[in-house]
Amino acid sequence: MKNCWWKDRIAYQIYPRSFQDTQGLNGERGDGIGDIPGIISHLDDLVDLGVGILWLSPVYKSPDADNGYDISDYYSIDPRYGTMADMDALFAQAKKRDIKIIMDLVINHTSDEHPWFQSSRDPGNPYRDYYIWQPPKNAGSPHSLPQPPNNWTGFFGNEVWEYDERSGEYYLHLFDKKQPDLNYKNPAVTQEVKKIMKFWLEKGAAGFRCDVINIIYKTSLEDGKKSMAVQGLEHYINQEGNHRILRELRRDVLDHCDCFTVGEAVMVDLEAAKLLCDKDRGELDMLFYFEHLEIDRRIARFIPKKFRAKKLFDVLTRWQQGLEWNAVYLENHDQSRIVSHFGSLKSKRGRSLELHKRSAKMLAMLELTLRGTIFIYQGQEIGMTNFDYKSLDELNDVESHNLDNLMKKMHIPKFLRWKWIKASSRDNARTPMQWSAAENAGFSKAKPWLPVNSNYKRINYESQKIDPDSVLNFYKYLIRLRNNSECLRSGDFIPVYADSRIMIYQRTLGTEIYTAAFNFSFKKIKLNKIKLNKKFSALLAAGNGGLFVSAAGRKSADNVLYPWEGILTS
Ligand code: ISL
Repeated sequence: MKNCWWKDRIAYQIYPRSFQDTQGLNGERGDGIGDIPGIISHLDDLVDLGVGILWLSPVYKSPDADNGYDISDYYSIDPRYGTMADMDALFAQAKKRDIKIIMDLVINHTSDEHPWFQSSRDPGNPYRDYYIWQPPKNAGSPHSLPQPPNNWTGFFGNEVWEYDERSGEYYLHLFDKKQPDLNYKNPAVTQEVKKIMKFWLEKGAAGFRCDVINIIYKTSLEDGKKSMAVQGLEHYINQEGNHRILRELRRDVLDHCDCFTVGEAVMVDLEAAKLLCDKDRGELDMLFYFEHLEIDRRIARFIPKKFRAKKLFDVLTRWQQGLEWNAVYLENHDQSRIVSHFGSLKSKRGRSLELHKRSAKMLAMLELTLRGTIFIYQGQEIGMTNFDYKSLDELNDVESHNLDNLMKKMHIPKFLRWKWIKASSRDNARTPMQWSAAENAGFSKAKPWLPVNSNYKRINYESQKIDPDSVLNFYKYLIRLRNNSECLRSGDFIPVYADSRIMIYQRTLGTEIYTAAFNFSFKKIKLNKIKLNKKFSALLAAGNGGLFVSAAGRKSADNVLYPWEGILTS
């Protein structure tokens, strides 16, 4: 029976370039980019938070077209993050603190500066077949401009075929053109991936977060059905060849060590997710889905629609009850900050500091009372917010710039493009970690690669560490509560009630019951006004002498839910 230690630990995702720039700490000028020694300098803070697993976004050699998700050498550390000796030190220091580290496995594509790709540009080279090269659709007509092999569109609102004059063919890239897709119809590619995984497992990794792991096998290159989103998806998402490769990696690598995998599965639905992480199928241990973070978004995830608590409740219920085990998250390096997305800051009325803090705590309570392995993203634990930039020029993210160009072609006016991008850009999650009220929020003494959010003097780690009522200390409290409760970690999820503003669920294990209620609105809600039977009302009213936790600091519910309040009773 596999030891599933990863079910009982809190995971914390670090986006290294925005976490801590060490040179800044010792007084020398930094380079404005976070690094591995910076991570080591905060390991005790992570122990203090209650973290047992670290997920590192890529620190491998990369030309940085997509901030490290374009790898040019899987076996090295990019100098901007440090050296392999630094990485070895991080593994050792984390192990001393009983913190396991999982690496980011980006194998759908490499950088176009990877030696494999550079060699593949020569049609006669054995590496040609490591990638997906195709002749133009109109290869037979030399007098017309070459046309792309099919009508697919990419994940960054981009074209997906790049013409290479040298060989007169196109290569496929579902993301940026500097991220050519690998060809998994070539078994040599899977063998290369096994070598990469073994190298990092031998280094001390305890598993992998697997980047876009459900789109790696392209069954066909036929034209896709017309779509406003990612056209051509049906030819490569959740394919049988993909499942076969995952089982092969599990059989030949992962089953031989005490590790786990969490897959990022783009556009996955519950049925497909079951196939990817059902424990009897031997593919992934768990996966990140997106549906709960897209309940208030239309296609292309940028176009907003009204938030309703019931929609979130229904999606969470389906996934909590539909999968044997969930990877639970509200933020990562691609998503906007949850307190700005689902908390009080999501509407113009959300300027109150008290409501910002209360809704950040409510969201902490939501995440930490769900069933599954908890993933907290750097800065989420102090309630960091979306950036306060004024224009697209300040953004770094390739996806944001590509999508602005796409929406420009769709004649969407500039003010609307900026409004939508401002709310959803991945750079919202990538502003430097706010450690203190010192220069650049204590992140670096050099100009940070991305501007620090100007609210860092109000929202920062140091000030919250000493404030018993802070978001940070609320996370620490709830993590301790969860670490001591089998019911909260792996008890059943029981949906109770939801409407457009509030939602209530329970977690049960044997005779233990926790009841959690959340108010996603500016209105005070009288609980006796909603059709709740006596059992729940009593539980919510005063916690019947048991546990009672309120994100508003109240001692009992008195049958009301304050605006943006979460309460937990048992
Ligand atoms: O979040 C997204 C969709 O909701 C996209 O922005 C994201 O690109 C997609 O989820 C895939 O993300 C992963 O692969 C990309 C990389 O840019 C992302 O940072 C990574 O998380 C390509 O490697």
